[in-house]
Amino acid sequence: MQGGPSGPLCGKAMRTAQVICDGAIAVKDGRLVAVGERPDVEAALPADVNRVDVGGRLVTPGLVDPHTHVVYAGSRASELEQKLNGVPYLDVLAAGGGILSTVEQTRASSLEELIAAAKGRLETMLAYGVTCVEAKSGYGLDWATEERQMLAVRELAQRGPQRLVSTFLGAHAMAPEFREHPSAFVDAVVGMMARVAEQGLAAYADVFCETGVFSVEDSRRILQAAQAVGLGVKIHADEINPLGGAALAAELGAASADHLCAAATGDLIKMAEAGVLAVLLPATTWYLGKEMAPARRMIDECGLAVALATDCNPGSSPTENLQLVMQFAAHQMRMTPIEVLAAVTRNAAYAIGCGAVSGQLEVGRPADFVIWDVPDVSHLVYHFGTNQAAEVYIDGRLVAKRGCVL
Ligand code: IZC
Ligand code: ZN
Repeated sequence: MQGGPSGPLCGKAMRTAQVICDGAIAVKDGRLVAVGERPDVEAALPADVNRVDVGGRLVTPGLVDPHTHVVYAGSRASELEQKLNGVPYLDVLAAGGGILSTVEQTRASSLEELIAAAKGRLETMLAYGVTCVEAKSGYGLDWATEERQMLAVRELAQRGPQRLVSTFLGAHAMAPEFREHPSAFVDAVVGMMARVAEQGLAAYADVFCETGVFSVEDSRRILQAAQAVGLGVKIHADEINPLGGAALAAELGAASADHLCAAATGDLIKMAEAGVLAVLLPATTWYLGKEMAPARRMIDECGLAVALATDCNPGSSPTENLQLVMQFAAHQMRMTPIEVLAAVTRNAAYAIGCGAVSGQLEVGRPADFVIWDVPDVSHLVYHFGTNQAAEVYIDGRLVAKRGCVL
């Protein structure tokens, strides 16, 4: 798949991503120096260049996962039985479990422990073809732990090989200490924004705007404070109840609104008009047993640029597998294979401010790409549940092969 004019692909344009049947790419010093039809690329190269024949297999940009909570400690497996018995996600949270259970375990973890736990998950993602990942904080709900989570992301970004984007999600749930004084917690999160920006700990701020968590009014205050110090903003919007998070994302000019299963169509249109990306998380929706986000309406009627993400987290989406998310998007939301590919490459990169670096095979960009064990794009979602990434490259270097990180 090749790039065109810059920006995400919106609405029906998501189907225009270019597929070259007999293509080739050339890499020099970690960058793409030629991309196109094989005869053209070959003609442009010196005769003595090292050539690799991948046997007609599919090559795509490295996948981008634009919504994860990958830095956390512990597990919520002890809540599985409750979930299987039909206890709703928000009821578990309201009773002091859910996110708050992970907060307790994360507060008790050192920086080194958080780095080790997240590194394992990032390596799984890498083995599945993901070369660029967004990672949220939000399991501290106090400055010391939120900072520790973001420092873990910084350290992991420095170690590489993946490109990481950090998001501050101090407003992920009401901190237990502030249960009786919710507005004081909103003040506290607002007060953290300047430190996040000054220390360069995150590129974005995010809010879980949901019934019993943060209202639209609280979310607006928090995100405006983020914008005032120069952070980009994102919203967990209209996932379970239609509160109006999507409309708020449009009002603020957010980079993305994420989830959107219950969003009103009028609000989705406002998002499209404001250039806000829709990040859909169908593995979460499946895990919670909810109605899928209306991806077809978003693309065909609203003209939205749709991206897809794992939402990797210990409660509502305990998986690192973006390929499975792609398969849910096709089979549960009726996205076409080429739309799905655009949603985990070009559009996903634009959702996290990496559109100029990741998500497209274009001359001059870092050579982040995947060689797949399949002959064409449709096979990425036709066959499901296994890892079909054969070789994963970042900066032209082989970093994972057949499920093993090198
Ligand atoms: O830990 O439950 N939805 N936040 C909002 C999450 C899911 C992550 C979690
Ligand atoms: Zn999330």
